[in-house]
Amino acid sequence: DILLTELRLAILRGEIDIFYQPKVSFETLEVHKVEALARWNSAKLGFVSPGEFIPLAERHGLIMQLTEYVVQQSCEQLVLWKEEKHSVNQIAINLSPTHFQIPDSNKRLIEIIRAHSINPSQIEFEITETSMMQSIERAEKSLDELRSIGFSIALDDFGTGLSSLTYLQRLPINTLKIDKSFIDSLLDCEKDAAIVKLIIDFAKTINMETVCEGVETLEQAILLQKMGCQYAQGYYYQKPVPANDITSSFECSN
Ligand code: G
Ligand code: G
Ligand code: MN
Ligand code: NA
Repeated sequence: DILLTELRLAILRGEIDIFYQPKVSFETLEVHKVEALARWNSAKLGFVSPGEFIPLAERHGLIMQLTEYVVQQSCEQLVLWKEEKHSVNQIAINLSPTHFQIPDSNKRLIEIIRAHSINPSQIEFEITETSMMQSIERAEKSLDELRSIGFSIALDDFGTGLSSLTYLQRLPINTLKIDKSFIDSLLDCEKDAAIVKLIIDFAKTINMETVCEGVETLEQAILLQKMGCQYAQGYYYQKPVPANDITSSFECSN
């Protein structure tokens, strides 16, 4: 399989690019947090979407190498931004749904981060509910370890999985990322708007932050801000871009 061979080489040679997408504070319109997203523009195959190469990496035992690479790159970027006194001081990194099944997976990430002069709170790990279905005990143990060191934990695509309240009760989660599908229908569907409001209010009560994903219009942003959501992530503000292109604050256009 040529795709697999090329992917293996690309990870080894560091040919995967890391793009970053702002999480814009609804309070200040400043950007202090971004999400790291892997991009692969292969010399041989052209642009390959992460929707294709991430699952491939998972199926063929390459995902841990890729995660380690993203963590390494993100740490280096945080150090650079600190030197530049850049506004961004936290990077969110997606963990694979199989992360909790991989032996020593936390240990390998912790070693990379310890080799850099950054604080663990500057890294947020994004996990999905799918990754906890195999074994909530194992996920709980693993996340407790990450939290005890000071990393932040976000629950990604919230609302699309089983969204069991058991997860929220048992797991040390700091941030809920409300899935794009709810934001898409926010203005047309009262039911979805009610669900979003419910998640925001609930999160506030239990001291979790909320990020709305896939904000594409000003109208959505205005409503979400009114509902009390803390952060917006989406094309309305900025698409994932190379580190140097991040916009560090936006103008109020409401
Ligand atoms: O960036 P985009 O929306 O095209 O990403 C598609 C999917 O790939 C998303 O679900 C995203 O979480 C995932 N993805 C992107 N970068 C990474 C990464 O570095 N690690 C993992 N595990 N998933 C990623
Ligand atoms: O699964 P996860 O939430 O990690 O995936 C995030 C993906 O969503 C990124 O790959 C990013 O490219 C994509 N994304 C971010 N904002 C928007 C948006 O406003 N619209 C659309 N269509 N996709 C978005
Ligand atoms: Mn994510
Ligand atoms: Na998501």
